[in-house]
Amino acid sequence: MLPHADDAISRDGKSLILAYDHGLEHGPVDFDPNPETSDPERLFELATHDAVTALAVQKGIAEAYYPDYEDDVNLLLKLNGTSNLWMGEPDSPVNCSAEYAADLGADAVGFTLYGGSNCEVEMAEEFKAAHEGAREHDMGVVMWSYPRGQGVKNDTSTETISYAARLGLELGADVVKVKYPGSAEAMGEAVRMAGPTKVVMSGGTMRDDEAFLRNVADAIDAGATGLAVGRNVFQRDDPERILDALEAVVFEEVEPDEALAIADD
Ligand code: FBP
Repeated sequence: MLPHADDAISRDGKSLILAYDHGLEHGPVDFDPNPETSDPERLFELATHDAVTALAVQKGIAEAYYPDYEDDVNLLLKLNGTSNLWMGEPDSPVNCSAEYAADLGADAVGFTLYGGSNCEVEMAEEFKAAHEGAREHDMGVVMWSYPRGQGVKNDTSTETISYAARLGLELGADVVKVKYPGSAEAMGEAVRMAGPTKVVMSGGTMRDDEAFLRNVADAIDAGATGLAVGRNVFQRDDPERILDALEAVVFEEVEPDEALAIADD
């Protein structure tokens, strides 16, 4: 990792990355709770919220929508991604080069690594190309570090998430995104293992306001520098409200109940 390489997708060293690659990763079913979010324009509008430090999308969505938002939104371009229409060991084909990401105006690139998958060797080699390409264009590198597959028994255990965080440091990510391991202590261990690589929490499936914000606050207390979140924002009836609350929790380190009061004010 390089010091400050994530500055373009951070604010005061912290990040709130709005993730919107779900149409590829999970399919249209993720838009059912709030159908207007199937329209990428709605997400680009949400990404102009002060709380959001970057929007993570795939190449096709960036090509179609980013030209209208390049002054107002920081772009984190995913370089690989997969649908869940097929079965087999976890893998994520590369669909974009770092060079093309730079051409599209990206501030940083994102790359999923499934450590523990039988495809890990190829994925790590592909990450090398993504990482070194990003460096040539002064872009930050965010690793979605999601151990899963035959080599992994429990993908959210303390040991697995610490290892996931460490992979980010060892392979050169500036920011590593990991699943929430279930407790502040476990998150603290992941942060310790990542060293200078910043750790952000993955949002995960939808939960109620208090439970979600409590996980985020605990992660921040444990040393995480923010989160990368999709469903827990765009599946809500009022995504702006939870972004207001997240802004207070992540950047002001306000307790969840107070953050919700601020959002409702
Ligand atoms: P969520 O906050 O909705 O979990 O989004 C974060 C993310 O990493 C997305 O970028 C990605 O599409 C999704 O989770 C993948 O989740 P999973 O691998 O668990 O299906």
